[in-house]
Amino acid sequence: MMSREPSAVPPASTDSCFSLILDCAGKQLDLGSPQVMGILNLTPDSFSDGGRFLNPDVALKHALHMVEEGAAVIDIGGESTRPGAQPVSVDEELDRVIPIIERLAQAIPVPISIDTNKPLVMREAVSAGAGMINDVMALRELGALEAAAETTVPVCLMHMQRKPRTMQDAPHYGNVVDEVRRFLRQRLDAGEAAGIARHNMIVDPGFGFGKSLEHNLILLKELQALDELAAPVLVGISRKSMVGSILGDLPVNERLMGSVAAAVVAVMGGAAIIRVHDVRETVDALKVASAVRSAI
Ligand code: 7PJ
Repeated sequence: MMSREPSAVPPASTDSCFSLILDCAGKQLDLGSPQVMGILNLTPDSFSDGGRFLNPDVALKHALHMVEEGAAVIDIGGESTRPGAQPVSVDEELDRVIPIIERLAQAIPVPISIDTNKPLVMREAVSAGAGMINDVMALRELGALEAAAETTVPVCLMHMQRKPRTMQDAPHYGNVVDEVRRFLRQRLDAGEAAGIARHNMIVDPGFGFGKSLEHNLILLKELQALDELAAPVLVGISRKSMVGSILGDLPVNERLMGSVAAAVVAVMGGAAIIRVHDVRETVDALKVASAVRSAI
């Protein structure tokens, strides 16, 4: 086993790289310490909570609850990206997310992120009050770079191999860490060329998106390799099948402890934002991880 030098642990100064405060359409997201992004799925078919929040009042209540529990940003999605999910039309997606964003933007002090890969949904969501774009396609859809640049809100660029429908069919990499990092660097460059400010871009290795369990584990273990990109790192592992697999195929509703453990590992690897379903538990765990990470 390789001995681990103290310098392998992120020094307190690593945090200060991102003691950056993102301006999310007038609401602030302070990345001086790790933050929790609460998930609000407005879809009938998401893998862990599909259909639960289709009623707008129930959705709003859940979002408010997550803010009370300490979520620093709420991520709203109207299209499931789970493997095999059916694509949703632009109109359907707009119908699902826009009315909720309009109401929620007035009701909560924290920014709303829109989880979409469609340029029109990005534009309409930001007009309705969203302050961040979260794109699992990393702005590769036609017109997405331009739409994101025009909105001027921060953007999360996520790595995915292939498309959701086929991404889990025998994913293959030479070196998964190198390939994911190269892809993210290329998307940061593409974003900058399109006019998105470098300080407004977040990167995400895309756990479970075109990756085997082994690929996911290596990426989590080597998360610090993404530091080179000099962008805040967002990690989404909450309730994903990698957690279920490690725990002997535990069903989705029993993956809380495993998800929290993965969140702590991610933060110790330098993650700035953790995207989760279970906000309160993750907020507590991250306070502990953050205190250890910034100890001097
Ligand atoms: C992710 C996401 C993720 C980012 C989903 C799920 C599947 N966005 N949207 N990162 N996952 N940025 O919630 O399990 O990992 S949808």
